[in-house]
Amino acid sequence: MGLLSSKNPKAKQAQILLLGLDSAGKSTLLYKLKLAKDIVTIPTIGFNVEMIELEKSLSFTVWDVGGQEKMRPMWGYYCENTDGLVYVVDSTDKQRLEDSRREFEHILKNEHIKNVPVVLLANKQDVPGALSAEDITRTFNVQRLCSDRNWYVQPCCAVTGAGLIEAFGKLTTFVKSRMKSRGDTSAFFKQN
Ligand SMILES: Nc1nc2c(ncn2[C@@H]2O[C@H](COP(=O)(O)OP(=O)(O)O)[C@@H](O)[C@H]2O)c(=O)[nH]1
Ligand SMILES: [Mg+2]
Repeated sequence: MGLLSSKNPKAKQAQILLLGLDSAGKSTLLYKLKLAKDIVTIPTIGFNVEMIELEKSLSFTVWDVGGQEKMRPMWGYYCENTDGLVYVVDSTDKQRLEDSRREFEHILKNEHIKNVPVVLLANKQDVPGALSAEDITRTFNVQRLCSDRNWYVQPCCAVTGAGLIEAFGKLTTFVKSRMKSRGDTSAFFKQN
């Protein structure tokens, strides 16, 4: 636990699950955020854990679970105690879009993920011909699948970092709002 301790002892911890097919851009995205922010990296077999402090009062522990086919059945095991889900889509991979959509739908059915806010990242927007965030919202039927929770779809480019701060800012708002509605009245709400 000490390994992942925050610099700010008063900061609230939120567990964030980062999912998406292999090659969607998850590790690139975390690396980019790491350069922008002060975080600890612990590479581990099968998954990475990163800690991100976008603001003093709340830090995210981000679980980057592999997206290869053999890892996908494991996703469900990471759902317990999750405060937010970030799902990354390769907007240029039209061949595997249906695979990605199916995995997204499947993970949302996990009972531990119920009502957990979702930020969907329409990644690789720098590539000409990439599907737009609107295309992905429609194709993934996000409005229907996420009718029980807060959700947001953000176009982004993990390589340049464009859109990432907006996405995690949105996630921060959602996570705080969920913690508040669950009666979590710890220090950071009083401070802010
Ligand atoms: N053009 C472009 N390539 C990207 C972007 N994000 C990731 N990639 C590339 O996609 C490949 C897979 O990225 P990676 O982060 O390893 O995906 P992961 O399997 O989801 O962790 C790498 O070659 C990245 O450089 C992006 O926004 N634009
Ligand atoms: Mg990776």
